[in-house]
This record gives sequence, C-alpha cells and structure tokens, in this order.
Amino acid sequence: MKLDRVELRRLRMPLVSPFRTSFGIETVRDVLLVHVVTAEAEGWGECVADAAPAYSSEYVDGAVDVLRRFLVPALAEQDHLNATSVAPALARFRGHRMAKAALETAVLDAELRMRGVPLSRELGAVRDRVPCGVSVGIMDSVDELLDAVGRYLDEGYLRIKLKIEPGWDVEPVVAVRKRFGAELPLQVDANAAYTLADASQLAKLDAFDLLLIEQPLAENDVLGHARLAALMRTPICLDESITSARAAADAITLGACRIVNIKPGRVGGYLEARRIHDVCAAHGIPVWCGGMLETGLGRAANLALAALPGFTLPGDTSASDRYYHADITEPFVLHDGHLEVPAGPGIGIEPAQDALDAVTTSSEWCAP
Ligand code: OSB
Ligand code: MG
Repeated sequence: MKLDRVELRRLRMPLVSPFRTSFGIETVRDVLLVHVVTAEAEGWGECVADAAPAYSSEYVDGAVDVLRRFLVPALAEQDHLNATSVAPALARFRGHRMAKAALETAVLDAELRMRGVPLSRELGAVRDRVPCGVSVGIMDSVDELLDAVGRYLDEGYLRIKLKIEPGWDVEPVVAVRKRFGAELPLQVDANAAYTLADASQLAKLDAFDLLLIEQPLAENDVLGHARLAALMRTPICLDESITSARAAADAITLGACRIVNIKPGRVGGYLEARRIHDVCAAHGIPVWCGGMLETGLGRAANLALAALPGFTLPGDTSASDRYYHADITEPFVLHDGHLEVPAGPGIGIEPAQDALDAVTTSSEWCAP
C-alpha cells in the first residue's frame, strides 16, 4: 500500500456523566481520529490522548502536531506500507506512543480491510465475546457512588473498578463491599496518586479481597511498586508504567506487578500490545484490556485484543452508553455482561457519517 491522504479529524464528545479520577475531571472528550486513505482501502484509528497531559505526557494538540509535522510525512515516503512497517518507520521520533498508535491502527485497519481479515483473527483471538467490567469515577459522596455501582451491576457488568485517591480509598471500598457483598469482583485504580510513604494506608485495602490495585505509584517508579508489593497482599497491576513489552518484562522481573493492564494507545498500538500480552503469558502474568473512554471505533479494536487467550480478567471495555448518549458507530450493547467482538474485516466497524459529522469540530487533510 501507499498512503494517498491522511485525515486528522477532531470530535467533541460529551460524556454521559463527569468522570473524576485522581488526575482530574473529564466531562467532554476531545477525540482525535486518524483516517488513512490508500488506493486499496481506508482505515481508522482513534488517538487516546486527553486534552491535557495529566494521565500521561501526551495531549491531543501535541498529537496533532507530531502527526502533521513528523509522523505522517515519514510514512508518506514508504512505497510498500503495511502495519508492521509503521513502527520501524516512526522509531526515530521518540515517544508520542498515543499518536503513533492511532496512525498504526489506521494503517492496520486499511491493510486488514484490503486483505479481508478481521483484527481479532490477525491478533490471535480465541473468543467471539468478552466479559466486561466498568470503571467508576470518584464521587462527591459514598451514597452517590453506591447508586452508580448499583446501576452498573443491574446493567450486568461483571466487575467493578473504583477510582481512588488519598482521602477516597478505604471508605468507598468498605461501603461497596458492605452493600454488594464479598463475592463482587472488585478492584481499585489510583492513577499514580500515592507514594511509598502511603504503604500502610494502602495495606488497609488488603482486608477487602480486591482483585488488584492499579498503578498506586508514579509512572516511573517501578522499583517503588516492587517495594510496595512486599508491603501488601493485594496484587499490584501496572497501567501507566507499562509503555512497551520491554517495560512489561522489566516490571515483571523486578516483582513490580503481578497483573498488567494493556492499553494499545498507551504502548504505541495493537502490535506492541500483542507483544506485551505474549511477554505476560510467558511469565504467567494475567492481563486485561484497559480503556481511555474510547468511542465505538477505539472500543471495536480493544475488543479484538481483549479476545486473546491471556486476557483472563474482565476489562474496562464497557458499552457505548456508559460513555456517550450518541456514539459515532453502531452502539456496543452489553449482553449478559459481555460485548461481542466485531467480526468484519479490519476493526470491523465504521463511523456512521451523520453521527460523525454531528460531533466533528475540525478536519484537516495531510497530503503527503
Ligand atoms: O487509568 O484506566 C485508567 C480513563 C481515562 C484515563 C485513564 C483511565 C481511565 C479509566 C476508564 O479507568 C476506562 C474506560 O472505561 O475506558
Ligand atoms: Mg488505570
């Protein structure tokens, strides 16, 4: 394939309710879609960068800039473009994994559509539907949290993840266990809000039989996570720290995590995400698929990944209506706590033109 044109499309997608984490409150997602056009096929990729560099150092305007000025021009030089040639062609540019992931995913989608192969099959999926959990933000009160968790359980979600931060950790966990019982699959996510000095507070969570605690310490504090692991029983799962298969191998070897959250956007794309899956499987480390409040486009691709054999825990791949009143694709609907893995070629789903146009704030074509 050869790139003909690349569209960078920005969307404004209001969330159904504000999503509060230890790093901020999100009410609207500023979505960047990368849309590649080749002579043979078109493809789409969703960039998971937020408007602000708070979850990670990447942010949407930065992603647009690096795509426009460096990444798209570097691919445009390639006469035999395919998904596996994207990362090597972009390797001379440091970092910017979220921007790279969006571009690689769009190329992969186009290539697989051309070949008539679904992403799930290409990646090695072994399931046609995946069990789903839901990530529940920090709330103003415990009562409000219990209402939200109760609604999600009524909808069928199979696992609950509570966002925590200093001052909102043991209390919400106690309340959720008390109301919904000891059997509820429950985990927490701190988004790097603690330090090793908080170890005794975090160890109080050991009494509640959590599946895991996600990213308690800073992104670059892998050694700190290994030390914390020696001070608490609850398994540590890393999210922000796992930026590559090498980072995963290092963290596992150091004893910094017993579980890994894989987010393709955070690690540079689905091909690196699969390598992380493989590294974890080789070490007997369970993985699950995280999310970044994706639209149906990003969700479709995440479901393909979540269908791989090592994904043995429910992911944050929730239904469309957990995020948006109007998604840009056919909505993903929960059935018995599961979402179906798209079966069509590529990511298996396309944006609905009217729905897409209704939320588009800008579109720019980079002609290589
Ligand atoms: O840390 O997993 C996270 C959302 C945005 C940024 C970071 C995270 C999250 C979530 C929600 O927890 C996952 C989702 O439902 O998409
Ligand atoms: Mg997380």
